[in-house]
Amino acid sequence: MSNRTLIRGGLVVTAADEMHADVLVEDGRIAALAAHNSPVSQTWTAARTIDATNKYVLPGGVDAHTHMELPFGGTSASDTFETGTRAAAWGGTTTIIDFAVQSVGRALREGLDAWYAKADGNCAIDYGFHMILSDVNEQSLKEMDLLVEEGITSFKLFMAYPGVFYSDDGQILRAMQRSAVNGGLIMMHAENGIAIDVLVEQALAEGRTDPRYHGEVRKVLLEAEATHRAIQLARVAGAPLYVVHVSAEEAVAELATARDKGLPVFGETCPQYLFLSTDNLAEPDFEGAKYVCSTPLRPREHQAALWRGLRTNDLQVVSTDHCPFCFTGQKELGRGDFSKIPNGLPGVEHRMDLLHQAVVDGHISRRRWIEIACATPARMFGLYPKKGTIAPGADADIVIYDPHAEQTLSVRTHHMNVDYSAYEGRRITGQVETVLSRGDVVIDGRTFTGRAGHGVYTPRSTCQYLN
Ligand code: DUC
Ligand code: ZN
Ligand code: ZN
Repeated sequence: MSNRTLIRGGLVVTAADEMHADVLVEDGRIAALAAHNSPVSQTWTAARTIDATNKYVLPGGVDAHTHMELPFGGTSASDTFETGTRAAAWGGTTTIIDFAVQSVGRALREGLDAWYAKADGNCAIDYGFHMILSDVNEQSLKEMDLLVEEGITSFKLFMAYPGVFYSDDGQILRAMQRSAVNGGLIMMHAENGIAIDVLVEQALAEGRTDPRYHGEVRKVLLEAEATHRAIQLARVAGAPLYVVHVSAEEAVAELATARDKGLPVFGETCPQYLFLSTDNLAEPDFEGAKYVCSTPLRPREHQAALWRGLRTNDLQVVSTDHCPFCFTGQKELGRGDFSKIPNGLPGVEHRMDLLHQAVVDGHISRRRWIEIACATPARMFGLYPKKGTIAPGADADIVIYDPHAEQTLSVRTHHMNVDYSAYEGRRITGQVETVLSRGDVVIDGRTFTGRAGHGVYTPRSTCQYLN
């Protein structure tokens, strides 16, 4: 009884169902659901009862793409695991999957251990890791198998950033062949970085140095071409493929064509591509630097194709690619040279709210919201049904969401460790009220009651979205 919590009277929304149900939580897990005020649920007692009347009861969000503390462009992402996971909790996300990084010339093990150490004891919510492969060679290919066994079941490769994270087509093919055998999922940053670097050099030589040129040189065609190439390489290898941060209509078209052939090809997009555009990148006085990320923001005409892709399931997941850099002292590194602006946007706190706004605006249904933000990322990366749904036996990661609250996003009120908001002044209908992480209340009526170290490392099985 003392470790029981009862959530009464809310509308429970999962990817599959909506029902007015009472939810019983015990020992960190969901013990039972029953129709609201049914004979069964009326017998339930608990140490704490949360009244969710007129609220939604949602599975905690699963953000499958974050970069806490990522060293990048001569600086590091400004959210630590402590500040970033706390902000995630404020926004109704209860699991992140962050990217451990292999350094060139070093073992995967070394990079992974460094990321375990950064996160250990610091997280407010549960977390897992993907592994970035920066140096595909005989040794790292062998290590992939060990990591899959250890619960690191997905690997990010870059067709961009020559000299940093970049892999050539041969390395990509080898990693895909390995994943076809060991069950790992290849996540692809699909942009032709060799061609982009030529255009960067030409732009800078011609004096085109402002942030907006970041968007112009990272052309749609070079995202679409890389997406196409990645798909063909995956076909040759007989491996599934997950393309991260899809931003362009033409890239969605490549995924749709592949999926129409029945290929196991998946795509993720991010709120910044759904809600922001090159108009932001073109903001004067270097303000556009706040919106520099890769893949870049696109002209707003691309947004319709992304929403359509989310509705048709040509895109399956919305993650944030949360990678914040402060304007002062970090984004400013690129004044006079857009190629020196650290790439990345803050967003881990706002994904669930922005996607609820998309429900309000009619882009997606309520259940699709939960599918793309909770259930599918959990399935895609081997965390289901522990995470991503509300069902008996699942972790009690639960969000009580007020769909009628009004809020305005702002640097003055957000909890991310970054000195600007990419969504400053944007009005949102809906707000997180209370959040449970494994049964513990970590946000209580919009007060943070969690702690660094509550969140635990969560190993993952292989992709569950293929079957
Ligand atoms: N894109 C970003 O915007 N930041 C970090 C890495 C990446 O691929
Ligand atoms: Zn990327
Ligand atoms: Zn990323």
